[in-house]
Amino acid sequence: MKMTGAQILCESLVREGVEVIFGILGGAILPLYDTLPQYPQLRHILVRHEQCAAHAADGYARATGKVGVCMATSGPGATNLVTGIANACLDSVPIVAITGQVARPFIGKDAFQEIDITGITLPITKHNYLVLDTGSLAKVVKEAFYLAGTGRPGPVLIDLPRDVQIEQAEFHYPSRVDLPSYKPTLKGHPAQIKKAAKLINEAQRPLIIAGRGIIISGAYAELKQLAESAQIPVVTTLLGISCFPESHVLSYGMLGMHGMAYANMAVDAADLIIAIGMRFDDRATAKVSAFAPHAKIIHIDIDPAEIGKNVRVDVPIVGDVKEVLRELNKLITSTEHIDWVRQLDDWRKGHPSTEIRDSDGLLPQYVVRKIYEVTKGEAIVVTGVGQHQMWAAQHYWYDRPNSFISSGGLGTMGFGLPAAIGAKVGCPDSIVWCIDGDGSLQMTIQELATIAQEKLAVKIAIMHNGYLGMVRQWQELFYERRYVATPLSGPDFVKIAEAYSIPGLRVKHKEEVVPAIEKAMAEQGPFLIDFMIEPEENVYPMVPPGASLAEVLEAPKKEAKARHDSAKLPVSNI
Ligand SMILES: Cc1ncc(C[n+]2csc(CCOP(=O)(O)OP(=O)(O)O)c2C)c(N)n1
Ligand SMILES: [Mg+2]
Repeated sequence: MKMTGAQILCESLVREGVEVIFGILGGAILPLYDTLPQYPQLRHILVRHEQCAAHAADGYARATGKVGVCMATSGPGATNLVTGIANACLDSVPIVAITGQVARPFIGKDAFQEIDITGITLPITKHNYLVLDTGSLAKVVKEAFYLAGTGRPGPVLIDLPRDVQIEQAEFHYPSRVDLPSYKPTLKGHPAQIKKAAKLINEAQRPLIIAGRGIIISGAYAELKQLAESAQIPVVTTLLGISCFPESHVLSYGMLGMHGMAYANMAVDAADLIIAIGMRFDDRATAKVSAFAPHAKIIHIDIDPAEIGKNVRVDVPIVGDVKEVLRELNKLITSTEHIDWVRQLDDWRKGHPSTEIRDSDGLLPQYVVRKIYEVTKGEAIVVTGVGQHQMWAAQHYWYDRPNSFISSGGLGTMGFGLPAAIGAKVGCPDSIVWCIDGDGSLQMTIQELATIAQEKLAVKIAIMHNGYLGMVRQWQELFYERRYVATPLSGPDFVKIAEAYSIPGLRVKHKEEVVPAIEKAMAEQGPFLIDFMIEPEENVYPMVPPGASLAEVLEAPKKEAKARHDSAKLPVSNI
C-alpha cells in the first residue's frame, strides 16, 4: 500500500504502541502535523517550549517504562530539544525525538531554519537518523524504537525532511529489526556469576549499591531476594531511589554527596560492594581513589562500557540485571551478617541523617515529610535540580517502586515541571507531586499553560528560598559566603498560577503546611503551593567536593540556628 512519509511515520508510531506525543509544530514538520488527525490513537500534547517536549517524553518514559516520544520542527525547534535529549541520554531514558528538516534539495544550503541536528545530537543520542529515502522510513522507526528501549536505554532522533513527509512510498512495517552490530548482552557469563556468588557467600561486610538499572529492568523482586537471603544491606544511588523499599530493615538510604552519613560509612567499611545497574557517577563515589578502600567490587551492568570506567572492578558481569540476579540468587547461601547489620544500625542511630531539627521556622525537610505523610507515600515525586531535589530525595520515603523521578546525570534545572507532566500523562491514576525550586521552576514555568490546557492534576510544591540555593550553599561553605549571583527574585507564583487558571496558596508558617497539602490533594485538578522556606537552610549530610565518602559533613546543629538568626532576607519581590 502506498502512503505519504507522514502517514508512514504515524502508522509506524501506532504499530509501536505510541499513545502520546509531546511537541510543537512549525513549517518543516507541518505535513506530519497535518496528518495527525487521521490517527486519533496518537494524542498530541502541545507544550510551550521544545525542551519541555523532551523532558515530558522523558518523565513519561521513566514513569511508564515505555518509550517516550517528542516532536519539533527544524532549526530552533530541534535545537531546543537538545537539553532534553542530553538529559535522557545521561540518565538512560528511552525517548524517540522526531524533528522536521528542510526539504532534501535545500539541505546544506543554510536554508531557512536549517540546522544539522543529527550532527549536533550525535554525542547525546544512542543513534540518530537523517531519513533521505521515504521507502526506508518504516524500517528507521522500527529500529529507532528498538534501539531506544533495549539494552541500555537512551534517546534516538529521527530527522525527517519536509519533502520526505509528503512523498509517497510503499508501506511495509518490518516485524523484526536486523542490526548485526547491536546485540545487547542480556545473560551474564555463568563463570562470572559463580565467582560473584563465591565472593558474596564469603563476605563478612557485604553491601549492595543499587542504581536505576534495577528500575529499568524491573528487578525489584530479584534485588529483594538477594538482599534478604544473605542479609545484605542496600544503599541506592540518587536515581536508584525507589528500587528497594526505603522502609525495609535492610535499606540504608542513598549514598553519595548528599547521601546518608551511615550509607557512606557503610561503603567505606564494606569488604564487598555489589554494584547493580549503577555507573559509579562521581556524585555517588565522591573521591574515587578513596572509594570503598576495603572492598572487592562486583559490578553488574548491561553496558560493557561502564565496566572499569571509573573504579577498578574485581568481578564484572555484563548483562540485564534482572536476568543476572535470577541466576546469581540460585547460588547464594542463605546467611546472616548480624554484626555488620548491627554496626550499620548503630551508625544510623548515631548519625540520624533524616532527622529534622526542631524549628519554629518553615523547614523544607518538614514540608517534604508532610507531603510524604499526607500522600501516605503513594505519590510519584518529580523534582527540579538543587537543594529541594536533595530534600525530596532524603525526606520522603520511597516504598513504591519507581516513584522518584529526577534529573541525575545532567542535573537539569527546569526538568521538574515538564517531567511531572509526562509522568501524569503516563500514569493518570497516580498522584504526581512536582517538588521544585524557585529557580528551577522559573526555567520552564510556561508549562503551567500546558497543565491548564490538558487539565493535568499535577500538584506543585515550590521550595521558595529566594536563592539559587544549592549554589548559594557552595558559596556559603566554600567561597566565604560571597553570594555572587545567587539571590533570586521571583514573581508572585500564586498569582502566576492564577493567571493560568491554576489554584494556589502561599504558605509561610509551619502550621499551615498540612492543611495546604490536604487542600491540594482535595482539589480535582492541578494545584500550586508556594512554600516560603528558611532562605539559608542547607542540605546535609554533605561530602565536600574532592573529599571521600568517609569525610561526610553532618548538619552543625547549633550553627544551623545561628545561621538562621543572621540570615539575610531573600531578595524576592513578594
Ligand atoms: C540549567 C541549569 N543551569 C544551572 C545549573 C547550576 N545549578 C545547580 S543547582 C542551582 C540552583 C537551583 O536553584 P533552585 O531551583 O531555586 O533550587 P534550590 O537549590 O534553591 O532548592 C543551579 C543554578 C543547573 N544545574 N542547571
Ligand atoms: Mg531556590
